[in-house]
Amino acid sequence: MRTLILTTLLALTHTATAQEPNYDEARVPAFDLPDPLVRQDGTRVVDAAGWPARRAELLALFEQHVYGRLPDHDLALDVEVVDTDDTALGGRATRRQLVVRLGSGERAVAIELLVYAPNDRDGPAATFLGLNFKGNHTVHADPAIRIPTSWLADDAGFGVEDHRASDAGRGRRARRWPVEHIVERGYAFATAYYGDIDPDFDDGFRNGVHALVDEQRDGASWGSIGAWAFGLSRLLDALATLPEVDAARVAVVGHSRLGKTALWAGATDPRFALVISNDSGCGGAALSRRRYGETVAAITRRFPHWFCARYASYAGAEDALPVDQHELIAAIAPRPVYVASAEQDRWADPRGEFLAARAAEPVYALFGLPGLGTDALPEPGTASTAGRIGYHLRSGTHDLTHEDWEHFLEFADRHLRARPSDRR
Ligand code: GTR
Repeated sequence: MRTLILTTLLALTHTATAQEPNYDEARVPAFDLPDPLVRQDGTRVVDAAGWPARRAELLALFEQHVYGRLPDHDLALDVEVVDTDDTALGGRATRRQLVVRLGSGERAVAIELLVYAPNDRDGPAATFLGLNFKGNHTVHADPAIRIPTSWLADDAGFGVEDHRASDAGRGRRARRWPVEHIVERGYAFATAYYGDIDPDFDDGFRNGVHALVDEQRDGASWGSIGAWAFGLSRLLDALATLPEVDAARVAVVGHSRLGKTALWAGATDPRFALVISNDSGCGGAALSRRRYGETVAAITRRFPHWFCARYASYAGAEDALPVDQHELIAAIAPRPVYVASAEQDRWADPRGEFLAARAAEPVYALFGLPGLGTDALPEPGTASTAGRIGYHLRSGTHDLTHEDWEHFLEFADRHLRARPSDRR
């Protein structure tokens, strides 16, 4: 008995130590990053013409080992415009609300898409599309925004009780979404509640868009990040039906788990013209091999349903992963990509996010395109936006702020030319 207690105690102590996150640069292990340009057969991609096949190889590896397979795109898609108001935001914008239905019958999934497009534009607008965590009605105080009817995590601060949203949440997340400012800068803004696509809890993949696909699940079946990314592509399909949106100039943007999602959506769907990940961390922009802050072990213990089941087998065995996250960024090339970090968001490993962005540069170089334009982690508050890979380190904690948006807008101005005066 005594031995058993002792063994148990030892095991507990050991687990506690193993779970302690590392925030010490000196304890980051030495590692070799897989070379994004080296194919699985060991040969090297030497020019842009060789990239599409290597990109396909990388995407297949991310499917097999990290996020799971994406389904075929042949689900029924129905887009219904349920609200149009060209006097929104004090007359500056046209608001639309769409119900995007995926699949048919009982299991059909309805995603509410909210869009504000600037009235002052001389053609279809470049658009930011981002999923939100708490419901469309939380992004702005506009009383006309519809409240989600799908499942939400209980949160009294946002008026969510018994997994139902309420009017009390209206505008509560407005500080993360400077809608007026985005519109003033000439962009449209589109958002949907991520839980409309797949509720964020582990239910054995029986609800949300997972339920639409009949499949025998295995170690490489899709998780929730895959589901949200798939949903983003379908939302892009829906946006493409609106005359005020230029579907060829849509930036996909996301924060945290939705930053991971934005990267995966942008990597897999080349129609996204610009990809922005904010504080995406482990399983997003941060290099897994650094094992700094959140690790594969930590994330798959808390959120196993975000990934394919096989991903958990790399807990503590990151060097065995056939890919690392710089290759997710590289899979977006040659399209512009932006990685944002926050200084105190050590859990997301800002340096690991920066190094991943840097390690994607050789792929942009294949196309003769500049990457980050800097080898050193920028000072907090400064941004590197001159190249095709943008990066900034904001002071402060894990969040999505107006300062982040200022940099995103500056980068988008360079690459999407939103302002009518800038348009060629
Ligand atoms: C954390 C998780 C992170 C990040 C974040 C979020 O708890 O460990 O990977 O995704 O949640 O999405 O808010």
